[in-house]
Order: sequence, then structure tokens, then C-alpha cells
Amino acid sequence: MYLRYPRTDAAPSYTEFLNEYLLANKPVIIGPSLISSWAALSRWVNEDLSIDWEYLKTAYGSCEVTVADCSTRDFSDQKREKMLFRDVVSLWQSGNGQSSYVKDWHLARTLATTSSSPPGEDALNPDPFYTTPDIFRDDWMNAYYSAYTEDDFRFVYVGAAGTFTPLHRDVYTSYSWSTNVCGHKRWWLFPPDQTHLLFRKGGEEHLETAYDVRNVDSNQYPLFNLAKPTVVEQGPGETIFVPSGWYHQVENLTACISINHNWCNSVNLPSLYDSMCAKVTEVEHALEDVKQLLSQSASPAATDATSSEPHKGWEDEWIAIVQDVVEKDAGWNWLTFWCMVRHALALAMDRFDLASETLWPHTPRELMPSLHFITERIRACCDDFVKRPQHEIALVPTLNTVLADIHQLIDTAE
Ligand SMILES: O=C(O)CCC(=O)C(=O)O
Ligand SMILES: [Fe+2]
Repeated sequence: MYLRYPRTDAAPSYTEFLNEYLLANKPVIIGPSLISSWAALSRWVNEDLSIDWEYLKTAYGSCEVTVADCSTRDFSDQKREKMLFRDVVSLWQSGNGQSSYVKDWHLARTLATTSSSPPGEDALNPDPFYTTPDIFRDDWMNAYYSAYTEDDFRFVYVGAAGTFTPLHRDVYTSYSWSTNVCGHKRWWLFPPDQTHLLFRKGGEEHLETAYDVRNVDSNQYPLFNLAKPTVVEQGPGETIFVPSGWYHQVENLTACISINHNWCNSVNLPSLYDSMCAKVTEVEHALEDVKQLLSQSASPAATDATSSEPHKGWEDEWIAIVQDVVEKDAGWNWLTFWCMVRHALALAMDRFDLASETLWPHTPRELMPSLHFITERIRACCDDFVKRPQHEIALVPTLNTVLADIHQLIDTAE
């Protein structure tokens, strides 16, 4: 028995979207009117709805892309390799590469940062093949990453029929929105209250979810049969909103091109914060033996004779290692998290001295919750964070400054 999936043909207003989907943390499929202005629809797709491979090769063929081989599992993911986009397309055109799936392609970012547009033209957006729909513009991750890093969470996916993305939850329980420029996808979505049904049997060491929901060994995943996923087919031009913390799997039923963003804002901030805490704990457990080693090898003479803070040395080192591993594993650590929060709050309050705007267009106030809601959400996370081991905060001097800036912003917002 599958749950019914909500669909809406007309694009919801921001207020409707906020109340019915963001705050309720419920998925929805939105009809093609949401993205009818996208240039990609006519540039990338022929009138008969087939993909214009020649255009794609000419426009983007020299891009290096990550290609997942959907027939080869690699732990909880698929084997991946780098290729030139034109070589992948040639494979498909010759009837090969049916299991190759181009994933996580930062095409918008690549085009924006390698632009040679003459001054006067839109140098930041030389090939505006799409624009972010208004209801998804309150996006703290892409605003921060576009301003301060070489990275972002804006992707293009291209794959043949049969390619798929195994069961997963998006990074730190971020939201996703995903639009089919062409093709049909099937989605399996599991609400967060079913997450416990997806794990392999055994203790904590088996915190591993099923890989492919179409083929689950009930001996290893004895609770999986009790899960009731929402299963939905997404057609051309349709957009799916995947809420925070919903595990999902995706299969391309035909050749597909999709554009998707991972994103977060004040509404799912508590969920992101909790998953950051959980990640730090998980890494600490995994590195328990490193902790033992560090503490045992700390020389008492060096720590307690002259220093007023005995043992701080090895603990600092330990926290730095944990934060480093957290960042390598998932791309963020506490410093990134709080810098992102400060940046978003500063932008929401028009404090451009504390925020830099570059590739991400400014989000108007009417496309975000009230300032009061935003500051209360941030304050709740701050209040919890300062209860964590003080070393974690004191270790990175800039972290204290970032938190002080956030408190000062919250105070002036009142
Ligand atoms: O389209 C896919 O294959 C995966 C998309 C996805 O996982 C997402 O949008 O979060
Ligand atoms: Fe995902």
C-alpha cells in the first residue's frame, strides 16, 4: 500500500508553500507552470521531447563531469569516475554507456565562473539556462557557498533509462528540489518517522540503510517490509520538493535531464543543527582510539607544570581532528555551519557589511518567513550550541566572533 502523493498543477504562492510544505515538512509535485520560463526547456529539448544531444555537446562538451556507474555498487554509493561530457554523450549516441549517470554536475557554477562575456552582458549568468523558482529562493546553503567558496549545491543530472540514485538522505537533512527538464523519474520517499525501518539489523555498527529499495534482503533488513514509502512518477517539466530528512531513491524511467538544488533555511535549521550534532558524535565514536592515543601520549610535564589549562593541548588537537573529519566526510563543520547562518541572517537584515553577495541573487523579504521567526530559530540553535563542550567553541577563535556577530544581529532585530 503506497501513500498518496500531493500534486499541485498551479505553482503555489510563497505563503502557501511555506505553510503547507516547508513548515509541514511534506513533499509535493508542482506542475510545469513553475518553470515555464526556463531556457533549458527549448535549448536542450527538441519539439518531439527528445534530448538535443548535439546542442548539449557543442555547448557543454568540454566540461569535466562525474559519471556514476549504476551497475557497480561502491559501499552506499555507486562507482564514480571523471569524464568529459562530450565523451559520455558519444557513448550514449553509439548505444553504449547505458548504466552511466552524470551526477552532481555544477554546470551553472562552471558557466558563471568561466564566463568570457564582454562587459555589459550578464557576466554572472552567461548562459541562464534556468532560474531558481521564487518559492525556493530562501536558500542559505547556496547563498553562502556561492559567495565564499568554489563550491555550491546546484546540480544537473543526465542519465539513460534505468539509471538510478540509491536510497539516501540529503546532506545534513537539507531539502532538495528537483525539476525534470525532460523525461520521467520514479521516486520512493520515506517519511522521517520510518527511518528506523530502513537500517540493517544489528547494533550501532550496522547503521547502514538498504541500498536499492527494489531489491532488499529481508534477512538483513527485517523491518523494511513494514515501511510504506510514497512512490510517485515525475514527468517532464514537473518539480518535486523533497522535505528535510526524508530518505529517497530515484530511478530514471526514460532518458532524463534534471536540475536540482540542495538547500536549507530557517525552517529546517533545527534539523540541520541536530544532524550536525549527530555527525560530530558519530565521528567522535569512530575515532575513539585516536582520542586514547592523544590523551596517553600527552606529556604531563608539558601540560600541568607551566600551563594554567592542563590537558588543553591534546583536547584541542582532538577537537580539530574531529572537525576536520566531519568536514571531509560531509563538506561542512561547525565553523561552516555558523558562518552560513551569520551570512543568511545578515542578508535578511540588509546588513551587507557582514555578507557578501556574488553569484546568488538577493532574496526579497516576502520570500522568507518573518524576521522574528528567523531569529527565534537561530536563537534556539545558539542556546543549545553554547551548552556543548566549551573547547569546541574556544578552539577556533573565529567561531566565537561569528557567534558574537549572530547574537548582536539578533539583538538589533528585536
Ligand atoms: O535524480 C536523481 O537521480 C537524484 C536526485 C536526488 O537525490 C535529489 O534531488 O535529492
Ligand atoms: Fe537526494
